[in-house]
Amino acid sequence: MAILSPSPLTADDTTRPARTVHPGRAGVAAWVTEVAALTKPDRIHWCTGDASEWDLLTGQLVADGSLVRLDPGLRPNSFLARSDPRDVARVEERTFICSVDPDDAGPTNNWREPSAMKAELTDLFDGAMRGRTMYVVPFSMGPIGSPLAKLGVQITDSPYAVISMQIMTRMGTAALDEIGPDTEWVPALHSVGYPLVDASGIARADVPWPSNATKFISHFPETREIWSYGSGYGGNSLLGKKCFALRIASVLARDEGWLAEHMLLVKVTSPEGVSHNLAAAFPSACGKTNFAMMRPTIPGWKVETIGDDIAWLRPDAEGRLRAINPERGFFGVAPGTGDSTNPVAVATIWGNTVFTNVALTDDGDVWWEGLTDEAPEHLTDWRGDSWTPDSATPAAHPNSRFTAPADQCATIADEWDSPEGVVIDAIVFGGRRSTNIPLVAESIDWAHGVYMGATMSSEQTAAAEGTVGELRHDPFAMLPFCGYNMADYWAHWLEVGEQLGDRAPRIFQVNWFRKGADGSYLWPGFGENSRVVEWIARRLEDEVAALQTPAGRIPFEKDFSLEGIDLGPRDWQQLFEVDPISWLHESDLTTEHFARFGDRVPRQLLSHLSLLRWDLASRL
Ligand code: GTP
Ligand code: SPV
Ligand code: MN
Repeated sequence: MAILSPSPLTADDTTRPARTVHPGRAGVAAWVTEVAALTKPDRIHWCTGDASEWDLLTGQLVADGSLVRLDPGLRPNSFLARSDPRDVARVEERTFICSVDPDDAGPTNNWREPSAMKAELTDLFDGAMRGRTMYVVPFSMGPIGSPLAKLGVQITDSPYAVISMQIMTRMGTAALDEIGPDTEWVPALHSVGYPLVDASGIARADVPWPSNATKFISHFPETREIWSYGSGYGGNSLLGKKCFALRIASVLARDEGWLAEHMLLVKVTSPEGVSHNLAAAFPSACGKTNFAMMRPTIPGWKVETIGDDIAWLRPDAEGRLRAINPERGFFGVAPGTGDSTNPVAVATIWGNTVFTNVALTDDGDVWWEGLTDEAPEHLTDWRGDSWTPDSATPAAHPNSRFTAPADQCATIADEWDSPEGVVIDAIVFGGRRSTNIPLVAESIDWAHGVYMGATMSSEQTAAAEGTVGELRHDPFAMLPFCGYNMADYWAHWLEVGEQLGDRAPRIFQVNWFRKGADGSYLWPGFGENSRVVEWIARRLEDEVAALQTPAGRIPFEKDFSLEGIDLGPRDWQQLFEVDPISWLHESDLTTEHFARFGDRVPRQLLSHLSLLRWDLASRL
C-alpha cells in the first residue's frame, strides 16, 4: 500500500527542506489518518493528558498484567513494569540516522538511505497495530508556549509509552492546542511490533511486555521524522526524549544556531548568596541525575535542580547562552540510588512513579541494589522470579529505572519551568575514567573546551546494549545521540562559541571515577562533588588561581575545600596526576579518533592536539 509515500527527497537533492512533511493542525489529522490506514488499529485514542486518562490507562495495564500496582499506603499511585528480558535498554546497533547523504550521518551513526528505510519500515508497520488501540500523543518539549520549546506528536500502540510520556513531557490537549495552521511539529511514530491479529484474521493473546525481535530506531533528519519499531523501552519508545530532544533537535539546532545537549542543568548558590547556572554533560549512567540532585556536604552551599538529562541552549538577545530543560520528568537509573548517595531522588519518587525492571518487595514496594545497605530477605526480582540475598544475579536490572514528575523533586529550582530559561555560566564535561582525567580541570578557552568535549571517552554502562566497562570515545556524551556528522557538530560548537565571544560560559572537565592502584575510587563522589562545584564557582568569580597543565587548569590544593573528608596522603596527587606517557598514549588514540572523520575535523582541534603532543613530549 502506498499511503505513506517514501520521502520525496532523493540522493540528488542538495538542499535541506525547511519544514516538516505535515505542517499545521490539518497535517496532524492527515498524518493520523495515514498511519491508521497503514497500521490498522482497532481504535484511535487522542490523549488529553488529564488525570482520568492516567487512571484509565494504568488501570487497564494493571488488569492486563502489564503493571503491578504498588501498595498505595507505601507508594501511592505508583506502578512496576517488568520488561521482556530482551528489551531492557537502548539499542545503538539498531539506531539509524537516515540522512540523504551518508556523510551527513557521519562515521559514528548507522546510516540507511531514507526512501529504502521508509519502504522497509512501511512493510513492518503495515498491520502492526491490528487488535490494539492507537494512541495519539501531542507533546511539547519545553514549557508550553516557551520560545525555546518544540512540538511533536507521537503515535504509539504502547499504553506504557503513553503514561511515561505523560510524566516526561507536557502532553495532551494543551500541546495540541499549540499547533496552529502553519506550526512545525515532529511526527514520531512508534509500534512495539506485536499485533494481536495477523493479516489473515487469526488472533493471538497479548503478553505483559509486547515487543519484537526486529528493532529499528530510525530518524529522518531532513524531514524531521522519527519511526521506532519493535521496542517498548525508555529511549527507544518515549520518542520525545532521545529521538526528538537530542537526535532530531541536534539537527534543528545546527540549522537554527543553537545546541541540543545530553546535559543536566543546575543552579548553584554560594554561602554569600551568589548564584551560577551550570550545564553538565556525562554519558548515560555516568552521574547526571546524581549531580542534578546533589546535596552539598560543604556548609552553606546550595544546589537546585533544573534538569537531569537534556538541555536546549540558545544564544539570547543579549548574547548570552540560555538553557531550558525540555522535559518535565526524570527517567533515572535506579541501582545505586539510595539515602547515602542520592537522598533527593529517593524522596522524589515517593509516589506517582512508574518503576521499570526493579525488584518487588513482599509488602508491595520496590527495591534495587544500593537503595538500602542490606537487601530484604526475600524479593521478586526484575524477571518476576523469587530472589534472596544468596541469589547469584542482581534483584534489579542494572539499567532499571524510575519515571517521576520533576515537580516532586525537593530541590527543584523555581526557574526550572521558566519559559525563557536560565543564563548558563559554566559548562562541565565528565566521563567514567579510571585513569588520566583529573578530578577537575578548566579549559584555557572555548576552543580548548570543545577539544575536551570532542575527545571525551568513558567506560560503557548498562544504559545501552553492549559491553559494560569498555572504554570508548563518547564526544560531548553525544555519541549515541548526535543526529548528524559528529565532526560538523564540533564545528557548530566552535561557531556558537565565536558568536558568544566573551559572553560564552567557561568550560570545565570533571571525573568522579578515577581509581587508585588497588582498583577503588579515589574520590568519594556524590555530595562531596560539591567541593568541585565550589572550586568551579570560585573560578567563575575569579577568586582563585589555577595551575596550568596539559590537562587544563587544575586547582591548587590550598584553594580546594578538603576539610572533613578522608583523602589518603597520595590521593590528591593521584587525583590530579597528568602522566606524560599515558597522556601521549591517549593522544595516539585521539589521533585515531579524529582520523575517522577525515577532513571534516575542525582545524582548531587538530592544532590543539599537536600542541598537546609537543607539550607532553617536552615533559618526558
Ligand atoms: P542516564 O539517565 O543514563 O543518562 O544516567 P545519568 O548520567 O543521569 O547517571 P546517574 O546519575 O543516574 O548515575 C548512574 C550511576 O552512577 C548510578 O549507579 C550512580 O550511583 C553512579 N554515580 C553517580 N554519581 C557518582 C559519583 O559521584 N561517584 C560514583 N562512584 N558513582 C556515581
Ligand atoms: C540514557 O541512556 O542516556 C538515558 C536513558 O537517559 S534512555 O531514555 O533509555 O536513553
Ligand atoms: Mn541520558
